Amino acid sequence: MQKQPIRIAVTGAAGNIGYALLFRIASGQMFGPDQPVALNLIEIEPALDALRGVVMELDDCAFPLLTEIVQTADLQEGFRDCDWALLVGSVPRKKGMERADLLGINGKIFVGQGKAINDNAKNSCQTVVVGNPCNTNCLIAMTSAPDIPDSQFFAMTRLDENRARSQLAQKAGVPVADVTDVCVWGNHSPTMFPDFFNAKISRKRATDVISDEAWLKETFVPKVGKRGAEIIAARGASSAASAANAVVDTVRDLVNPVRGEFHSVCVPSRGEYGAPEGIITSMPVKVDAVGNWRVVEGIELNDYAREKIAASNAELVEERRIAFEHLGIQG
Ligand code: NAX
Repeated sequence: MQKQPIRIAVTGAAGNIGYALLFRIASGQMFGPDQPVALNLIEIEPALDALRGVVMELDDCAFPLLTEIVQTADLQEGFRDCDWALLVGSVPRKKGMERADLLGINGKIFVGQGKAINDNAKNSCQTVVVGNPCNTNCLIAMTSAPDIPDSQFFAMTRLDENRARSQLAQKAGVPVADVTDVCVWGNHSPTMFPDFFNAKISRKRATDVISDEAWLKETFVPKVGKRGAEIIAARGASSAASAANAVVDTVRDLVNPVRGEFHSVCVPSRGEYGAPEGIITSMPVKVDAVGNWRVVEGIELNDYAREKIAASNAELVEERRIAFEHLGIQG
């Protein structure tokens, strides 16, 4: 018997990441080659024409797994009955805009989307926030959706993890598949910490394979943190295909148990590794059984790593303060 379709809402569906993401979901790369999917595509009114064009292209792919497409600017319709909400759309930071302004503007969007998910999505709906500042946007959406368990809200640092793995592989001269256990800790911002101390290259400690600690600290760490800016400078546009790929990786590895390995995902902190509670921060996450994720325990952090992670988490506490103040949310 054919499986019931999984309904996936995607905001910002006509944007750059949306354009790279939808075709991969519809082709079965996110949920598997025998899993039908329905897409609820959400955009703001001025982008609905562009969205219509994207939908024409989806139609023209004749994807056998794609059972239905909803196109809408109405959040209630957009999140109705969805199993997953991928919140990609947000307003980019413009010239002269302070970070606090961005937190306030985007915060309002994520209040509305969180409420609409709460009122319309399935109670089992899982939400992944990509639109920046994604950790704090996710916190706002989660706070605005009190009926949905907090454990179903995630923000994305998988692109940062993939970037880190690739940089380590190139430096060590090994295939990227040989680089594992790379956790990105903290905020999806240049303060994040890609943990090279615990990373493995061909099952050995990365620091035994790459003995140049100055490179790891002074080149690798900032390069991962600023990779997005490097891509904008080279391409004249921000990362889209690699970001969409990271969304696919994030969801796939939250759905399917991955033997042995953990991956970086931002999840609500319950104080693990000394992270302040009440923020959404990136940690090593592992799925043992479908629908059951946990933060991997027992990873050793030295003083250097602890300091870096604490600084990134402090940034998240400050983002929360600013955003909640703007939005009048009691923290
Ligand atoms: P684009 O500007 O190409 O697309 C954004 C789309 O969102 C537009 O089509 C816009 O109409 C739509 N949108 C705006 N407000 C909306 C709302 N209230 N409801 C529904 N749709 C809305 O940006 P794109 O390159 O696709 O990037 C999207 C977001 O991803 C940005 O916030 C970006 O900063 C963020 N990123 C996050 C990454 C991560 O690792 N977490 C990496 C990539 C990316 O930088």
